[in-house]
Amino acid sequence: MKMTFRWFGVDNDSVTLDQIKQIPGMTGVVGSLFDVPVGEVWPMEKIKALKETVVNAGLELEVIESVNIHEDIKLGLPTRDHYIENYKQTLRHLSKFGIKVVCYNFMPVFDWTRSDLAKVLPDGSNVLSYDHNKIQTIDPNKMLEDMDANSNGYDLPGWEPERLKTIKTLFTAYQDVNEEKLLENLGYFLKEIIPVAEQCDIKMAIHPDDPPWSIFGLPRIVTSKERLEQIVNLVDSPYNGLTLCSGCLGANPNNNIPEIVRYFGGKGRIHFAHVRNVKIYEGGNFDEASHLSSDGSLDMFEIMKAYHDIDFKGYIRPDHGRMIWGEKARPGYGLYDRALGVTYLNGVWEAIGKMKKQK
Ligand SMILES: [Mn+2]
Repeated sequence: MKMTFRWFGVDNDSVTLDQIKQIPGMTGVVGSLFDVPVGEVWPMEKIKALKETVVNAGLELEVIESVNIHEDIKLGLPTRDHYIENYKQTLRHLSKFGIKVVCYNFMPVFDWTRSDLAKVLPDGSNVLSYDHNKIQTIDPNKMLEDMDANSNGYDLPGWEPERLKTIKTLFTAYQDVNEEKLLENLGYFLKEIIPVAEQCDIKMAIHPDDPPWSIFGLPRIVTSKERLEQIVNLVDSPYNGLTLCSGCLGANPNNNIPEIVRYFGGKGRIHFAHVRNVKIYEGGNFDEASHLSSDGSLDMFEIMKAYHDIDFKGYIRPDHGRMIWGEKARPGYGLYDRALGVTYLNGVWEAIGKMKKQK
C-alpha cells in the first residue's frame, strides 16, 4: 500500500505540505482543484501548478479526490454529453501529469451529510456526527446554512455554495430519477469514460455514498456489496473501480467491510482505500471516531488484515479525524488526529506482515 494524505491546497488548508511530509511513512497527497466549477475542463496550467507545488515539497501527487460529476450526468439530461466530453478532457489533462487514480462520487445533490460538524465527545475532542432523526426532519436549506456556519470558514468540498444555490430546482429534477434510473445514468457515464481512462492509464474509483442510504427522498446507489457488484459490472474493466471507504459503508452494520475488501480487492477493483472508524448507535445514528478499533464499531485490524491478505498495492489514506489539541481546521481534516491515524494503521500493517512471516 502507498500511504497518502488528503490536502486541499495552499490557500485552502490549514495543514501544510511540510507537516504532511513529516508524518512517518507518508508518500504523497491526494489533491484536487477547488476553483474549477463542476462540469468544466480542468486547465492544464492549474494541474501543472498543483503538481509542481506538491513535488517540490518532496511528495507525490498521483490521486485526485475528486473530479466531481455534473448533476446533468446524474440526472441523465440531454446536456450530459457535453459534460461527459469535458470530463474526458479533464482525464486526458490529468494523465499528462502522472495522475493514476481519480476518485469521484455519484450522490445526487448532496455530498456527504452530517447533522453536526463538531459534536463534543467526553474527552473534549469533537467529531462529525449524524443523527438520523435530525436529518429526517430538517429543511435541507437550513442544513446548508448550518454547514456553512460551522465549517471554520472553509467551503466544504461537495457543498460549494454556487452549486447548492439551485437546490430547489434540483430536488424537482430528481423526482423522476429512482435508484434504477440513477444506476442506468452511471452506466451511461462509465461506458463513455472508461475507454478514455484506459487510454490515459487512470483508474476511476467511485466513492460510496455517505451515509449509505437515501436521504431527503433522493436516490442513492453506492451503498452495499450488491450495489458495488452491479457498478463494477456496468463496465467490466479494471479501470472501473472503487474507492473503498470503510467509514461510509461501515455506517450500515449490514456491510461487512473486511469481506467487501477481500471480494473486490481480489478482483483487482479497489484502487484507493479510505480507512476510518465510526461509532454506530441505534436507528442509523453514528459519530465519527479516532481510527482505533476500541473507539468505534469497526474492527480496524480485520480491515487492514483483509487489505494485507489481498496484497493491496493501491493508495490508502486515513479518512476523517477528530478535532483535537485545540486545532482549528476543516471539519474532519485536521492534521493531528489523521496523523495519529496514519501511525496506527502503519503499526497494524507492520504487525500483520511480521506475524505472517513468523508463522
Ligand atoms: Mn471516504
